[in-house]
Amino acid sequence: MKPTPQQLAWQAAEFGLFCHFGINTFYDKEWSDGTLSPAGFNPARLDARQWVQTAQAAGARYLIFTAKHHDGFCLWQTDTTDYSVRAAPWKDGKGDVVAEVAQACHDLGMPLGLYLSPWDRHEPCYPDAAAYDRFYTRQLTELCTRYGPLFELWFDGAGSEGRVYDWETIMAVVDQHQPNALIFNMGRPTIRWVGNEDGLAADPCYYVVDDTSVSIYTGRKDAAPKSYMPPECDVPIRQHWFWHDDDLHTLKSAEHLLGIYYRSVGLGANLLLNVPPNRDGLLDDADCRRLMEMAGEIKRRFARPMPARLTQRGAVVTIEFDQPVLFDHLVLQEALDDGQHVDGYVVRAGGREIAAGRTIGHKKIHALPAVTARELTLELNTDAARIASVNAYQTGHQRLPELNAPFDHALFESKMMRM
Ligand code: FUL
Repeated sequence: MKPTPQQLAWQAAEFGLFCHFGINTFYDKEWSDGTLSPAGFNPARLDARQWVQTAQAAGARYLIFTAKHHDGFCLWQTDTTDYSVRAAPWKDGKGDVVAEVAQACHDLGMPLGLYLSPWDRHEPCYPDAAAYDRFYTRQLTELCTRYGPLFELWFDGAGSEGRVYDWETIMAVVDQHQPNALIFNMGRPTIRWVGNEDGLAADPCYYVVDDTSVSIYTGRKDAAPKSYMPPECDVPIRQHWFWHDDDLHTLKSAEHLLGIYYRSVGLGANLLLNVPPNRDGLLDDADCRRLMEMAGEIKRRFARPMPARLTQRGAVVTIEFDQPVLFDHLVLQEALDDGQHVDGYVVRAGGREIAAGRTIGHKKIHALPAVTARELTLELNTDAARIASVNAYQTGHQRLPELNAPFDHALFESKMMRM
């Protein structure tokens, strides 16, 4: 089963920045119930270019913005509801955050994705399935027609357990106006949720899956056929998705963020790391510094591969260096245009096994005890696969980075307005 060119481009992007920003930001909430007044929404210094520039400096290659979260508050000039920026004091009700983010992304060459929560706790017609489907379709149409090309549409399943939406009609909007957009998780997904909010992919990481096993929100009851659907690992940089002034102690360490990178991108999945704009409408200094620490370390470790020649004969790949080299990391990549094939491999140096695994996919990172070798062999379980690259690095680290973030449950609960 083969990926589409859009899926390949998305996998090549590897790393995106997620920005949760909305009415919650101004009321210290994670989930609000649709009753918070728009009067509180007033980001004094909103600068979407700062978000995009930060993302780019950190090596992110797409940005996803929450146009509407579960509270129903719309961050654009929608004609579908008055619960939006139009009712806020910000820019005298004439501001449009989605437009500003889209403009910044366009100007700086950053692919943009939008999150539009199906679950809507404000909209009075939500209990009426047919009426809400029409309402939601109009919202999606606005987003798909007003802000240029979209890279990804994010359909969050939270709150929608048991609810069946009219995905056929909803997906027709995407087909008509944004046929190149990747579709996350619901409807007719082309990329899937990894299954946790810790940023961690499974090993092995398979791209061809049966969607009943990955997304319970498609609304389909029959056993779905298998399809090519690579995973996206979404995770917040602090423990919350929206910005709060009292959770700095939960900011993940650079080591932890690096650990996430190894266990997402390094296992062949995409990483979508959330860094939330604060009440000024800017990414917070502390978060930006941490992001740069992580990015700096990724760059330091992986910027300079040792020059090598790669030859593939059937299921055996030979990697020859110009001279014996010392290294502690190996990064393997499979060419995916013809689909994912590797499901078992061993790397040997001088006959000794130094790394092994199941899937390779877009990228597989191994940290290993330092080895000196002039030649390596990579044996695959199949000769149907093509290896795109094998790179060796000397980083000074021989182990996976540790995951060590604290989680403050009481604090988390204090920010939820559950039903
Ligand atoms: C979850 C939501 O409930 C969170 O608030 C956040 O948006 C996260 C990305 O997805 O399902």
